[in-house]
Amino acid sequence: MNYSKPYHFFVYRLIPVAMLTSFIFACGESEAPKQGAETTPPTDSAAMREIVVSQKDKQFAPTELKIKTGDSVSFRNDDPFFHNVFSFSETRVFDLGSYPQGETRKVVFDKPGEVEVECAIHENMKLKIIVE
Ligand SMILES: [Cu+2]
Repeated sequence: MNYSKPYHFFVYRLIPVAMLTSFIFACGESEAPKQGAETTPPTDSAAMREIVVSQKDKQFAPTELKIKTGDSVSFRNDDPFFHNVFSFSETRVFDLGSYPQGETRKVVFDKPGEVEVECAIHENMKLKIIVE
C-alpha cells in the first residue's frame, strides 16, 4: 500500500506595496483652435445649369438647344416689344405669358424629351429644346 502524501506548499508571497502618490497636474489648457465652418455644402451645379435664351429680332437665340434633365432655361426678351413664350410639347407644357424687353422668365426641364417652344405673338419664332 502506497500512501502518497500530498505535500502542500503554501507560499506566501509578500508583495511590497509601494504607495506611489503621483500628483498629476493637468495643465491641459490647450484651447482647441477655432476652425471656421467654411465648408460649403457640395452643390450639384453640374446637374442644375441655367441656360439663357435670348429673344431678339423676333427670333430665339439659339434656335436649337441641348440641355440635361434638371436644367433650367431663362428666356430673356431683348427686343423693344413684347414676346410670349409657351410650349404645348408633352415633355414640358408651359406658358410664360407675354413680357417686355429686359424681362426674363425661367422654366425648369425635369423630364427628358423634345420641347418645341414658340411665341404666340410672332408665329415664326421657334425654338427646339432637346432635354437629355
Ligand atoms: Cu415674339
